[in-house]
Amino acid sequence: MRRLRLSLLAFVSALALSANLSAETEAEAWLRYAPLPPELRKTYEPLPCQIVILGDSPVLKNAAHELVRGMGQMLGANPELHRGSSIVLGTFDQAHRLVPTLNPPEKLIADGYWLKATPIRGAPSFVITAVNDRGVLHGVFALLGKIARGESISTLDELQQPYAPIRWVNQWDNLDGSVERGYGGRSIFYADGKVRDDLSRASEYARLLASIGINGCTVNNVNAAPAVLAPDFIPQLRRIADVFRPWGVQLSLSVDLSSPKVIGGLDTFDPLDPRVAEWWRKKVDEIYREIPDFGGIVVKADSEGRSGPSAYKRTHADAANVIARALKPHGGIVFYRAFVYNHHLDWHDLKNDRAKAAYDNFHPLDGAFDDNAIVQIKNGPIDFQVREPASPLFAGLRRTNESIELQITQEYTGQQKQLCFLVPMWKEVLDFDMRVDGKSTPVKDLVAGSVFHRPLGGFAGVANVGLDANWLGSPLAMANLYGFGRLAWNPNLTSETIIDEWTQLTFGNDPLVVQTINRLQLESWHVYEDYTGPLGAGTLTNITGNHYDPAPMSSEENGWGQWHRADSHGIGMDRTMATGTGFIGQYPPEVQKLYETLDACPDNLLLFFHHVPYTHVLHLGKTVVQYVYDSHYDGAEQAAGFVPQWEKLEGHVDEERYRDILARFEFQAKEAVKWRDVICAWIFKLSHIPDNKGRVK
Ligand code: GCW
Repeated sequence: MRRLRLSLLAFVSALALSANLSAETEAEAWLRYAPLPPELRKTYEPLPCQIVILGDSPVLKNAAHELVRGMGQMLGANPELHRGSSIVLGTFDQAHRLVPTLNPPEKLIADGYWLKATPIRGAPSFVITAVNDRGVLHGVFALLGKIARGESISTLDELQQPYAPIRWVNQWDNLDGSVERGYGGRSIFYADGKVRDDLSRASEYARLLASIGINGCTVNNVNAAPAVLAPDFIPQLRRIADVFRPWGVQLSLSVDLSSPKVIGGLDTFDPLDPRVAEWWRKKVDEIYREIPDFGGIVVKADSEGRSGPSAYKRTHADAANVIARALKPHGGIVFYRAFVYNHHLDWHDLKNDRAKAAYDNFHPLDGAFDDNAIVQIKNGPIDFQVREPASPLFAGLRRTNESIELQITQEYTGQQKQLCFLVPMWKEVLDFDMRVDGKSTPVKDLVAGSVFHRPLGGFAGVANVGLDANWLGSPLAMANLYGFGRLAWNPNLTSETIIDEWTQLTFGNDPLVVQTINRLQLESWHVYEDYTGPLGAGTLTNITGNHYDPAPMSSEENGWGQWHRADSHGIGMDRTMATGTGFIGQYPPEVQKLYETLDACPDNLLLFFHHVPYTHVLHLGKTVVQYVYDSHYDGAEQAAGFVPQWEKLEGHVDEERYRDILARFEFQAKEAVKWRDVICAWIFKLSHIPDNKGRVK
């Protein structure tokens, strides 16, 4: 066994407390490893004097360097060291040979880790072990996180396992360097049709992803340029994979289904044509020659104008499988997106319903997908709205792998210009009990594959970071990326735990700072919902333009199907089985009962499922119209209240972040008033019912 020893002291002295430039600090996100206050620092001493690495893979070496870097920055120069004491990093087999008494409390699975304080040759030491190198790296980040939050590690014995094997982010980067629905600057991967020369940000991104347990990243837009598979492009992609690899992050690609024809020179892309199958096989082999740990392929087909199997009257399973079979010998996976719908729906027909599309398209194909194919399903049946029910398709696939697609980039939720911490929203979906066969079957278990014993499953988050120093365009929005990773690792974590971790890692341990930021983040989704979209009505934003400003009629009377059906009589989509589109019938029977009747349907989704007069009285006791007025005024008032809450942190947060975030809250307060006034005026104009508090007339 090869053992590498690093002296902690040498590294600690080299790295300790170097003054970071502010842009660098922003880029460090939650990995800033700020120096601990001296009294806290002392509690970690004496420190082990060396790191022993059992192996020499790039991931293990990187893990050791990360440990040194983090401990050096947090615990400072010249710490007291304990001679003979070590931190041992290695896979379990190797660690067990060194310390035969080691026995993890449960069997480790891939990417999980065990942190154990244990004496080695009489000296108090730590072992960070896992079944694979990536797991060791995750363990290192977990240990550093504990130190950053000032938690005691002296009696450490902690085993953590990922909830599901798939924990990926998707980036919607275009090869010209733009990012679709990206609000954090230009692409970290591409410029002018090529992979960027400088991939340092891509490497830093992989480090951030690894720190929260993400194991894959799809590096181009699902609206994929066929050129991504051109022979001269694949070697360029290899350079991205090379910077991902030491962080245990696998590269994957989005492809255009028509590639065999558009760039392959065939006269067809029919997935059942043997020449097409051969083309995919060769193309995938070519990719693996350059990138031996390539993760897989994401497909958006027959959606929003993309080519798809319908061109040849083939099914989505045919299209997924032709790629799955090319990937299979290499251990790769295909993600086939369920975001398939007709965007030329006839809006005159009250039975038409875009929400039904995913289930209608994919439920009949259950069982037809290969074992290394995953159907990737957006959390809700429409499109990342501020509130949607869970997609019924999660319960509609028993013999097919599935993953949930969440949107980290805030396309419809304020585009990072406004604070909207999405973890509480994601948790509502993940915890939602689909009651499949009358049993407890929350969405998190359906997507993890545990309900129907599927071999694969998990989580995909559309991140869309960019070259901006703070990645997403706003420092507070990074809580969504962190939160996605943490939920993908363990969806049972509470929103409170996740935000508390993030705030401490990003802003330090000052209780006023931590409590204030936690509270602002935890309130933000409800506040945003209150001043934008009421009662599950769906998008009231400008859907033909920027997806940001209020424009409530833009979703009506066009084929996109994001309708709320507001007119002078009432508002809401009738999706009931009795009189509406029948969408509710796609859910298991107990869930149908929850939504089908006005008596049972929760207020916050009322207008998603029912069309009601403005005078309809909610469970809450007020009418729909009065609720719209009240919630918009309350929401705008709460948004205004973010400013004085933040102002209390002056002097507690570094000046630069303090000013930046203050300006953002001031802006948000104005945007909330704009939203309030547009939506209230609109509802008043339609309903002619005045506000009983006299604010809208
Ligand atoms: O929400 C819509 C976005 C599109 C996106 C599409 C999708 C990548 O407005 O920009 O396209 O969803 O998820 O495919």
